[in-house]
Amino acid sequence: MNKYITIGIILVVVLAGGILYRTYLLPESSKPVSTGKVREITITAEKNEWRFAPDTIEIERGDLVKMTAINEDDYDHGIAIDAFGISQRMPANSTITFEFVATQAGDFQYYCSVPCGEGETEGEHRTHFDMIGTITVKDVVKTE
Ligand SMILES: [Cu+2]
Repeated sequence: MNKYITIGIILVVVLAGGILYRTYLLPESSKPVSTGKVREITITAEKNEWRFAPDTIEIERGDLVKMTAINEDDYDHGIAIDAFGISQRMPANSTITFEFVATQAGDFQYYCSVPCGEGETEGEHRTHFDMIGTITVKDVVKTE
């Protein structure tokens, strides 16, 4: 058989398999959803506090999150949310914005991704590793 025909047949089979998988076999929980809702969320790294405020966030799967991250410190921080592929530097005394769609449900951590030191705040010793929060993504949307 002509090798181009063979390659053509393989291509068609692979493509058809992909379409069948997406249409019939993809688990409900993995299907893309959109709530059409936009969540504007602001997270602040408070001055010399080594904490993110707030440290808990609750949204719904499919929400578009428009995040504003404020760094009040004179040194850099970062914000990372591994579950959604987010890793952003938060330069000293500045505000950054970014957005993402919450594609999966569950509890996910966000944390400071730039080593930023440690110190005393209100008699409490806090460090870079205390800059951690939880984003809870609820699964409320039913996929078609
Ligand atoms: Cu840090």
